[in-house]
Amino acid sequence: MSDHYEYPYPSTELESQHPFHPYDHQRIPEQDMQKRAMSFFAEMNTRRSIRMFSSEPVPQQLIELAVRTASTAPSGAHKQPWTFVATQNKDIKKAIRDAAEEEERTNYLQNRMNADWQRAIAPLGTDHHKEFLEIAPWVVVLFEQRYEIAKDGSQLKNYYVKESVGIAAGLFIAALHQMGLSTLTHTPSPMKFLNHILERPTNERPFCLFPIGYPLDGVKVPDIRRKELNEIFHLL
Ligand code: IYR
Repeated sequence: MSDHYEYPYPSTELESQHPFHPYDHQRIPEQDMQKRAMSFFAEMNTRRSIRMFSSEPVPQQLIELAVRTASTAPSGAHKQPWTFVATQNKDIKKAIRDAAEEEERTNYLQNRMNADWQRAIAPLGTDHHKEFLEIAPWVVVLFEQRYEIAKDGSQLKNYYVKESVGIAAGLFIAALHQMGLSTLTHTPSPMKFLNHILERPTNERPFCLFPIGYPLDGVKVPDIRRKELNEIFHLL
């Protein structure tokens, strides 16, 4: 195959209607690509979800940089349908913990999570106690914008919201890990109480909650393994 395109993008007509500019791609020599790919994998492969955080403060600028990185995610129709709400406020964190634990008590102790589900998460050893929500210096809640509210009050549809916000969440987690912080993807289900506590409008729905900070000294993680390449990758 040659590099010849019969239908170049953007077409002359498209470019006359919408602005475009050349993409500034930095070509990296192939040996360096190999090195960078290996070192990024090795770094990401040391990431673990943490369930006991130190209360040591973390500068706000670091949280903001992780959010900026997350917001580089591609999104359906470039709608960027995400809102990150960050707090280190003790009262707000306590309110979130109290509400999360109330939901989780129903999940764990009154079997809202069925037996199969509880068996599946047994190796993680989680329960309804969520102390980390008060102890971690930061709690960030990622909301998905199910639709946009236009200036005239009408509703504008967003597209592929879950996919877009999921990608942003992945980049957020990678950014935090890369800068030396730890987090946990926590979904105290149902999460609707977060709209109320964090004063978010009805077009936004909580997607994931991230306690963020340094791991508590000596913290343990489940001894679980990642799937090998041959379990997750097929080459045709
Ligand atoms: N939301 C509960 C239960 C839970 C569910 C899954 I799926 C997990 O991977 C871990 C926990 C909790 O946070 O405890």
